[in-house]
Amino acid sequence: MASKLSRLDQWVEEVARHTQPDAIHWCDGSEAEIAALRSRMVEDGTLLPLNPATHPNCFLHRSHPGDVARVEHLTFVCTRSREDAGPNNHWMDPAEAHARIDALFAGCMKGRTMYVIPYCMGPIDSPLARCGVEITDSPYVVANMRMMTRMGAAALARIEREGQFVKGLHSIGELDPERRFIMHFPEEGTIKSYGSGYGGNALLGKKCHALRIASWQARQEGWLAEHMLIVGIRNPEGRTHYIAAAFPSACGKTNLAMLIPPPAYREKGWKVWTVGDDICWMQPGPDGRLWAINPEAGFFGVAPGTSAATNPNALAMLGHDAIFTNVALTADGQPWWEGLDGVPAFDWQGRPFDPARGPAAHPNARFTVSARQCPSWTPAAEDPQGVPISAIVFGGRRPSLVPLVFEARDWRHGVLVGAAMGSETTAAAAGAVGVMRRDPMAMKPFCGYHFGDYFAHWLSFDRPGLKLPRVFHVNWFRKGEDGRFLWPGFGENLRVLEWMIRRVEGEAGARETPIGYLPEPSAICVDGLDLAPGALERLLEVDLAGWADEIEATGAFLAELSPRLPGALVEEQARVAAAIAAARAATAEPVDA
Ligand code: OXD
Ligand code: MN
Repeated sequence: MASKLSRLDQWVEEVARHTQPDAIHWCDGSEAEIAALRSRMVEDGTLLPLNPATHPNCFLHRSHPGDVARVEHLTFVCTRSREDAGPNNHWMDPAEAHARIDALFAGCMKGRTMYVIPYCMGPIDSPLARCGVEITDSPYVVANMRMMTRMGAAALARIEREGQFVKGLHSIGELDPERRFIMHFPEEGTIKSYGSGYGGNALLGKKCHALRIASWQARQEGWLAEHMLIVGIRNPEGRTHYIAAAFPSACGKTNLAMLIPPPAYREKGWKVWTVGDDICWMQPGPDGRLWAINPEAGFFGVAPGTSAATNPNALAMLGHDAIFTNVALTADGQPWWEGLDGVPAFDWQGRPFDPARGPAAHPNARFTVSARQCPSWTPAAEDPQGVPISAIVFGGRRPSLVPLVFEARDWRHGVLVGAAMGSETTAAAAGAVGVMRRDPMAMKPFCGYHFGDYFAHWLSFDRPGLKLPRVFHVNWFRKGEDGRFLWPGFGENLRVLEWMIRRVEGEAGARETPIGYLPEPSAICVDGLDLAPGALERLLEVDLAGWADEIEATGAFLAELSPRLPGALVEEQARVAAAIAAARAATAEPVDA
């Protein structure tokens, strides 16, 4: 055991020699530790206490204005063979990557404290969980990691027992975009991140470990690490189904995970439980079903748009013990963002609010909070075995063409549907917003290896003995000619989930179309909904001409993954293309001779 521990000790020593901190602090995760850290951060201005009467134990952090989102162009997957990283990742040779980033780390912690954070992704006693250690010079990172992971003594004990951990080295450096890299070495289980304090770049347990490194490990070990929320839905008959759903960043995963049933559903006995809002690790259980854990212990959610109307559960959990990053402030020191009542006095940079300068809160302003504070949080999230998944849902922001919901005909078709996902870009990553891009399974920024191999890995679950979940695709973001959303979304999305659950239970029929199974409009309950006339029919129509173009575009996109693209996916794309062409031919107007 001593020698296992000393692997960690040795690494910490090596990093300290290279980065030269003034002090080293091993995080135990205790209350006393966080209290001391917080007072230090309040003293030096890293954290601003919010109104203690309305928001006890809540703090605001204002980041460097040039450090507000993930930076995909500076994020690298460094595998020995370039091919293994795939066209979906930026690649650098591992030796070159280490040399470049190590040069930045040299002496970077002089005058700073180096924090050693042992953490566990997943319930501490879960066989599905994995541990890591993040070394950082940012106390803000420590405070966030304490909410987002199981951090401290228990994680260290597991690491000591297993001798296994992902190594993550982080420094905020100078917060200079010219001296910034987020590097992953999946073959070594190592992450090095320099020059950013933003969540996705700096809380290394989240995107770097739980998605990029874990997706690589999952492929070696036969499981799945996915960018998915996990939500439990109990129907009036008392049966709970767990659904895992993948949406690109800032497309409403947190809202769906915390959905409050519409009043008529509540009265009938529907109940929604939150297991996770961002990441899902799944593996086949002894019964052949996929069992899932949320590796995280907290939520790092997008604040703007979160309101009593869109996500009352989120609002309720944000009243105490939370960190807000880049939100605006009211005159009496409450956090504020677009979508909330009241008026901002100061914008996210602390300047008196001036609407001419844009929104008061940064569009990617975030909150960090322990998952246990969510009113819909379920103790099932702590179950070491995880929860069984009944359905997998893919979705994106698609203003046109893609119907409200459809079901894939089988797993192979489901993999194609996930692979073909597209969405408009959002403020979660630096770059243009609102541009349509392919984001297979919402993993474009997060898959730690070649997408062709990733799809092959997904297809490999289609084997005897496994009872795989049904696969669906949804689109809450379809717009009418007037540019307004056709579907109200948020809590009303339960109406669509109800159809899925009835499909899972073998109770709901469906209309077979070339793109998959769709509900008849009468199969979606719209009682109490104020939909525009004909909106539901529009939402459930299949525009064959549009889909012919879409499936061709999917084919062209997939072809870029050749020669690693699995043949089964090529055949599946051809099957759907042929089905669309046949349906078009069958419905074409007869041509007069
Ligand atoms: C996130 C993201 O922060 O996807 O979850 O960007
Ligand atoms: Mn995410």
